[in-house]
Amino acid sequence: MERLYAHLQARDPGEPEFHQAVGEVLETLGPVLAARPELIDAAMLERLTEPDRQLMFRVPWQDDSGRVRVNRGFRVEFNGALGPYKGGLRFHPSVSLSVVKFLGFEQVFKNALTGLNLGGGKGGSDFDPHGRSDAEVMRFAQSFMTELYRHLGEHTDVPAGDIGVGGRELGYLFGQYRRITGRWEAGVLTGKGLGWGGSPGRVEATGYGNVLFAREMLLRRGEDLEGLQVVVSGSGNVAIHSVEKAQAFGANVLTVSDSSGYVVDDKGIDLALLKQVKEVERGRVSDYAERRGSSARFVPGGSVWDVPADLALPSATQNELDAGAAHVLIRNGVRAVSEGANMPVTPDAVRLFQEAGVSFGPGKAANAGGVAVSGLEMRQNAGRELWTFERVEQELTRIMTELHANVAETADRYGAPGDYVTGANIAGFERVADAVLAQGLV
Ligand code: NDP
Ligand code: 2IT
Repeated sequence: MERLYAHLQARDPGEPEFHQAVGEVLETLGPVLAARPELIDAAMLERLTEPDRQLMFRVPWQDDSGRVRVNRGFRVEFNGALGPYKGGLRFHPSVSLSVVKFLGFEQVFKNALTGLNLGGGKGGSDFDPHGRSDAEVMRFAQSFMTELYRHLGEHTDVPAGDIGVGGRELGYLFGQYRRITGRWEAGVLTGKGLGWGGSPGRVEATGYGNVLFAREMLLRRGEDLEGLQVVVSGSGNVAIHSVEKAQAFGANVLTVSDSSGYVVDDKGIDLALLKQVKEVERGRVSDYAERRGSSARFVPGGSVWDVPADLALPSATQNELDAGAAHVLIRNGVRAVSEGANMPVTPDAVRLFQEAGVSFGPGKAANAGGVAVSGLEMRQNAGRELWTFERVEQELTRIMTELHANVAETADRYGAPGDYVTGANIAGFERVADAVLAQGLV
């Protein structure tokens, strides 16, 4: 495994996020490879760390002043053994091939853990939607889809949202796909609007799912969410719906954040105001603090992890919680950390939590609720059905509870009780590896 890791680093230098994601998985697979030498003979690790294919393309568009802009588009179809490639699109200036590969690699194992038939992929662009008009976002999305459409299809590759891609962007993307192909192919994208093929509960699914996962971890420790102090980072889709679900379980959520700083609200986050500022007005968390009154204050540029809490839900972006932040959280008595974002906690911070006996839920398990409900949206599209919110939420709860049990049981079986990182990596790996093995050398 050390040889493979060195080979990956030498072959694709300049991909630190991808190397980090692979490294975190390789570190935990020793026991399963020792028990199953046929996976080594089949070069399973080499096959699972090399994407099926990687697409990069130019995305030209015009801004409102008429100036021509050029961004870069990506789609990495990482592994298709379990189903059509499935995973979100991210629009953020930090998007690079390394970021898309790390997200696609994680997605393969996450999707396997849902128990559904979904392959793994990811895509996006270094386009920054902040401060862009609706018309600019539409022109960009149309140009992006004009290249991407040829690689998509309900049985081929099915994108969804991620950072910077929500209902508005998915609408423009779906419209352009429909115009180019002449097909009303609902199952080609998930996260669609409720009136045109979307699933109730998809908007809420990732945040709700992460809180459900965190609750399962707490229950194992003999605790529940009622009355706990919770810190949430981010203020987008995942963060907002984590706040909503944690509050529904009686927790007190103290914070949200964005790239300019964080808000701490002594009375607990006012969800209606947060949604108004972020979802309706597309504003900043500082606007929330200004409007909320004396209970809330905005800390520009500060670390949200300085706020003492029982449970932390990092829900913004990769590597947002490092060893220094972990020390502070542990000192302040944190008992569980559950990743709403993908890889928000750095490897050394993960180790610190585990050594301190803090329950740590890795993203590929804890935030799988989003893609799981995407899978349910695809089922509804295939059957031309529309389920109720209650039915979707019931299914999400079942999936997250079973996923938690599977990960915990796998960790126990491989001699690492309470280690959700090992449990998630091995359980996801085994399901994908078995499918790859059964389908021959392709
Ligand atoms: P949104 O675009 O809705 O929200 C992103 C939030 O994170 C914003 O508050 C944003 O602040 C903040 N943020 C993003 N990048 C940075 C950065 N570099 N530094 C500081 N803050 C940052 O995205 P989502 O809520 O959908 O995604 C959040 C995380 O959850 C991502 O890691 C994503 O991959 C993951 N995820 C999302 C799923 C989904 O269904 N949407 C499913 C599973 C995981 P600002 O506005 O200032 O940039
Ligand atoms: O990281 C993720 O799991 C997502 N952004 C959601 C993917 C999806 O296809 O719903």
